[in-house]
Amino acid sequence: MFKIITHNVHKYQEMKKIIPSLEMLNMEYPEIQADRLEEVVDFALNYLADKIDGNFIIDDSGLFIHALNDFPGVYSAYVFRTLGNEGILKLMEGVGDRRATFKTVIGVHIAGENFKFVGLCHGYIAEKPRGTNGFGYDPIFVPEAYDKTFAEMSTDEKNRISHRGKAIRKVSSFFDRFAPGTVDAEP
Ligand code: ITT
Repeated sequence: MFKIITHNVHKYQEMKKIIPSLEMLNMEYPEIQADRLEEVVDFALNYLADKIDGNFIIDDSGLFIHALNDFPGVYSAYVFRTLGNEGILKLMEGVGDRRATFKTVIGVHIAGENFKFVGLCHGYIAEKPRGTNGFGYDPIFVPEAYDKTFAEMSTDEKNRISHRGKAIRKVSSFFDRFAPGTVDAEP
């Protein structure tokens, strides 16, 4: 049994498509103020290792908008709660360079050791929110070479190209190679 520790059910649903045996443990853990998602994940892995029995994974993600010097980045959760997508679109009014990158860092705690896997998805901030699927910033993010926002895609479509899809597939092949039998990964 392998579990993800998160209170975000959408993350779990996306990952479960790639690792069907994944389970969710809805639990809060401290997210330190740091410059990089990797540092947040390192701290959380060490913190949780003492408290959780067995193997687990965590996911820390953020939206990095180039013209805003990578804001909201590591502050993505707070900014989503306070400004929301409308607030981001306001900040982007009149800004020509709408490039943005989604990043996921998945921390894996297995057999007493910690590992990290990263996935990136480059794209653009839409002019207006579009679509009702997904969560968070999905309605305002258009991945590179697409016209649709993530919120206009199915979970499978998003997973094929998304930051989280890329990171969780790395985790899945890591398990296959180094810890076979840990999870029932998709063939
Ligand atoms: P945890 O319990 O796993 O920490 P969270 O929702 O707080 O859940 P993060 O800190 O990783 O997760 O997410 C930062 C913010 O970015 C948060 O507001 C999410 O809604 C948003 N976000 C993360 N992944 C996203 C994705 O794939 N699409 C859209 N928004 C996303």
